[in-house]
Amino acid sequence: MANYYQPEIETASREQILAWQNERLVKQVQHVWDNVPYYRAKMEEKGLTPADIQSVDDLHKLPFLTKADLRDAYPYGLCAMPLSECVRIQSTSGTTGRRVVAFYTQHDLDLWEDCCARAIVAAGGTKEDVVQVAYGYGLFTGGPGLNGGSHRVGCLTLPMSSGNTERQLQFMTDLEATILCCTPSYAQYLAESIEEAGLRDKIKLKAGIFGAEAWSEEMRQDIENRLGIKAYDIYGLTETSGPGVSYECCEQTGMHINEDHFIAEIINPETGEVLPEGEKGELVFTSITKEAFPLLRYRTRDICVLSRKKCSCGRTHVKMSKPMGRSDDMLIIKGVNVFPSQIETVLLEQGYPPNYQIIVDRVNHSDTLEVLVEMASDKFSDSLAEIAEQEKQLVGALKAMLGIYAKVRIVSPKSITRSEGKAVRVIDKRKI
Ligand code: DLL
Repeated sequence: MANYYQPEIETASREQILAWQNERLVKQVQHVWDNVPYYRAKMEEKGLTPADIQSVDDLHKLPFLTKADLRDAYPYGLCAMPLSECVRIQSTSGTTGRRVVAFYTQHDLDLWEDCCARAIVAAGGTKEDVVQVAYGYGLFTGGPGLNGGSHRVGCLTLPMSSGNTERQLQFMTDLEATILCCTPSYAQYLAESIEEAGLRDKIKLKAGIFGAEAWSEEMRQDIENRLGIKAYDIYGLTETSGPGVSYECCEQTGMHINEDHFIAEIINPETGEVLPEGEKGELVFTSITKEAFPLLRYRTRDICVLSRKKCSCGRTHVKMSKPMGRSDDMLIIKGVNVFPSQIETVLLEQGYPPNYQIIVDRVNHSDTLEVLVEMASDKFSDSLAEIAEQEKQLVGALKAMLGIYAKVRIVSPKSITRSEGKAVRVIDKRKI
């Protein structure tokens, strides 16, 4: 049985990692030049040929690729292998505009599953574990990615997909699942359902691997306490294979990026300038081992910070912070930048449950922000005066964090729709 803690890779020296990256980048640029006319034209526009890219130091010369490029080139324009060599597609949910379709050769699937296997091992997984995969299966990458990773580690894998909460609880208890993989908002819903069904004593979970959407440290605490587990973050996007681009280790202070497969940069989202380590900006990935869908300098829109601080787990690969929101998730309200994650932090810090909704509107040419949050069970009251007092306190705490006024409405428990996949927290009526 393969051991997916691969010390020769995961604890390699910086020099070794750079040597891999230099060699693989040069090959990848040639592969893209030869097989992706769309990107070759972008390089030619800048007067570049593959000979201009000799190492990671030359990466900044390459043009960026954006989601708009993916849409322009839909469906086959960025595929770098003959379709006869491709064995799978995955796709984004496509809520805005055209879907993004990513292609995989068998080799790409193998590497992707390796990355997910590393994430499971970093969360303490071994072949003795029972892994309940409650991410969606199908076009979404969450289910297939963690499913493949779990097989590779040799865990007993429960391919549940998302939803059907009653059945999730039945399998979780009957089959004694030890690791749960799903979105953090679904984990929170499962925790709530476990409490209601009085099943807490029957749960054998020790860890959760949660990602695919933004979640705060406060939400991590809440899930860990309610399920009695350690909750690990995992990150990825369809364009770069799916989950497993990066994942947390026992230190839980950011996610190690699989640098043998991806080169990460942080750029200023306004100017495109590459920023030094430790500065906050937009994450850009270059995939250096993918065959079918190799993206060079892909702008993720996710805002985060990279850190090369020594990690107590021994892994040497660079860590990314939790994404602080997507640059396109950022709300501009009365000219002020507001990230939904800031609102979540305030609500949880003030002792409210992570069941909330943010409604943005424009009334009389002025933006309005309203936050609906469910009543906290330990603050339960049916006195209107008391509820008004709680709302007032929240308005103050939100003002302190955001610098602007948000109307707060405390609503009855269970009145906000629960999520089984990625939660929809924001309703921006200005866009409707
Ligand atoms: O969400 C892949 C995935 C599946 C990751 C399961 C982790 C677990 P997409 O649907 O293409 O792929 O969405 C990618 O989701 O650009 C981020 O904005 C967001 N995202 C993914 N993981 C995290 C995370 C999958 N851990 C987009 N924290 C990305 C915050 C995340 N945001």
